[in-house]
Amino acid sequence: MNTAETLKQIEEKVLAGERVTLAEGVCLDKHADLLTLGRLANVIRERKNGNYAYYNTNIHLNPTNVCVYRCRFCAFRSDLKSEKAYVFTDEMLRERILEARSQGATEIHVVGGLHHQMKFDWYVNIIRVLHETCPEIHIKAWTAVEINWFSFITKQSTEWVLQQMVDAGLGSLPGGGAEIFHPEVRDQICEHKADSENWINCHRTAHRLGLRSNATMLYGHVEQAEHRLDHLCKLRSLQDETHGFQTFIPLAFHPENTGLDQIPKPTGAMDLRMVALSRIMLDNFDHIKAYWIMLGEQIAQVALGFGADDIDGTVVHEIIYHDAGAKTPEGLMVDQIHRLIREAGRVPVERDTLYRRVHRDGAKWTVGDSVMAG
Ligand code: V47
Ligand code: SF4
Repeated sequence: MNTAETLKQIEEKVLAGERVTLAEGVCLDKHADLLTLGRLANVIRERKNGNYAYYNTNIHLNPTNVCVYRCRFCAFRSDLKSEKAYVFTDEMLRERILEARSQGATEIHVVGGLHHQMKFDWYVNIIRVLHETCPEIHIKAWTAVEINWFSFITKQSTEWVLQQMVDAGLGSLPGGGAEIFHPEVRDQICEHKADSENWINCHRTAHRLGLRSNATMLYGHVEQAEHRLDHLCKLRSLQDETHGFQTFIPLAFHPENTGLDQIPKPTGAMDLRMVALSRIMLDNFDHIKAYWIMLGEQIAQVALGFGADDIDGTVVHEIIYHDAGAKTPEGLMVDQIHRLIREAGRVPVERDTLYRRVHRDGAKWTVGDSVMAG
């Protein structure tokens, strides 16, 4: 079969609701044109989420930028003694979450560096202080890389670490730290931190404990199509097993101020291809997020027709991407998000972290049922 015939066959499978194999995914990644990818992804997107496009009122908190690791793609980390180094105090944590409450946030997203000198109790205390100050705000915190670090410093199991965090107020896990699972790439960009097996086991354990989580993939650096598809298929296998993932977020590499700054930033076409490819491959994920902070408002908006059904939040205080050159504003107001979604031909729905509909009256809110079953 030639490439055109193979592509036709894959297209028929997608339209029939059949699963695409890893090899077929590589073929789509390498050879399918952008509009074909987008059209197929959009069929799946509309089957799963109709015309809805979700957003979330949330706030980010990065409690320290000091990190023992030196991932080559990271512009956020700092050495312990650097002028750039910072560490949040309890007072700063309280201030940040009270600010989140006053802005009507339903979620706080907490991730940061792995500080050389901070003990596990410091990290548990962060969750406790946030939860005790505003118990109604869902805490989505710590990537699998951080959980793995906590296991290492306490010499305790992943399950024990997660349970301590849940007892302090943790609500779910974000999807960071996944990067690219394949060792050919991982060894080049972040060789020392948790490997794919650790990352996957952490999410498996979280799902077993009843926590929901997200997954990500960092693309547009040294990886090839085969590495991306290996990554997506590993996530798909875990989701078959646990059904604990909620959302997949493809993350576009931002090269500025990183150890890989010779690599050009992915183009808009690449961004849209990754959104579409993820939607096609991850047939067992309910949601694909076009993270507007990273993609920019325009590409995130167009992505709503290329497989994405979520654009994340009215995020304020975002640092990780702005240190790496993101030019997007630090926060979008809700009417800007509504306009962006409506002009993409979709219906905006505010959701909480667990995809329940948010009913809102200014900064006050309550949650209802799930908006749509997958
Ligand atoms: O793991 C770091 C990435 C991730 C850069 O779960 C970079 O809802 C691009 O995972 N260029 C953290 N990416 C952010 C993350 C995330 C974001 C939004 C929503 C959710 C969610 C999770 O950011 C890291 C890494 O993959 N990252 N540096 C960079 N220069
Ligand atoms: Fe540290 Fe995370 Fe940056 Fe890696 S990506 S250097 S683990 S802060």
